[in-house]
Amino acid sequence: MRASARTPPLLVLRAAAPPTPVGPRGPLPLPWKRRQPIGWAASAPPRRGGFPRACGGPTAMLKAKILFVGPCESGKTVLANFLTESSDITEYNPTQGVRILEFENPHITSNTKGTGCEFELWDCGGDPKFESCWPALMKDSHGVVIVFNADIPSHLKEIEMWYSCFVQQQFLQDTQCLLIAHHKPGSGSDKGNPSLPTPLNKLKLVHSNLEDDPEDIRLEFIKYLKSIINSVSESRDREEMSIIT
Ligand SMILES: Nc1nc2c(ncn2[C@@H]2O[C@H](COP(=O)(O)OP(=O)(O)OP(=O)(O)O)[C@@H](O)[C@H]2O)c(=O)[nH]1
Ligand SMILES: [Mg+2]
Repeated sequence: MRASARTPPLLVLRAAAPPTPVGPRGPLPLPWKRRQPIGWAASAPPRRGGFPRACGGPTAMLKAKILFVGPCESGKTVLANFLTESSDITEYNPTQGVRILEFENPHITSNTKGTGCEFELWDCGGDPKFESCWPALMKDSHGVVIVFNADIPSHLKEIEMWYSCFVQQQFLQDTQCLLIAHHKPGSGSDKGNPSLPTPLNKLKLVHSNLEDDPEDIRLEFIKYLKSIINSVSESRDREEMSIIT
């Protein structure tokens, strides 16, 4: 299926559960579990009834939709594939619209009830030609990860636009946003924090370097997902309370 600016093709990447990953320090506590086979969809899959309260009792799965946005070629797809253990690094193939990767992680549960969680990671194309699709991408998202290359000065300016559009204008909290300064091999840049203008300098910033410290970004991402799922869980609790009282 070919790309179209109006209805971007959405690659729903759903692969069989991977083996438990093993890192240099032994088995990793992060056995990502993807749920269904790989396939293509002509449009976004239907949101299945919003939060689980709508489809079951208090132990129903929590679901969260996380967007990966940011400038072209900053490494969103590479990171998304790495973090969900979907595929290895390949040559650059600009994302046309969005790809949706669905996954679970049994080690991420809501704080209070130990409820399981499902995630959708929406890996969005950075090309502004897809701007007309952004409202559809943003809808019902619970978190926004902005990926940029700290070595490219224009990226520092560009991420202001991504933040404004995808976080501020969606009335998301800053805690729902994560900045990832992605370091490609040979970039030679250190992990010093780039000087970001207000309000970007208030956001949580982490570095990713898949060659030198691959597990660092994996752990940071898990922390971020946990914080997102806790806020989803709290929001569901509030909704339930408002119905009861
Ligand atoms: N070896 C290596 N190559 C990387 C890494 N990060 C990015 N690259 C290279 O940079 C290219 C661009 O990265 P992508 O992740 O596709 O960029 P993107 O942000 O998804 O770009 P758009 O889809 O156009 O928005 C990749 O195809 C890789 O060739 C990395 O950590 N290691
Ligand atoms: Mg991409």
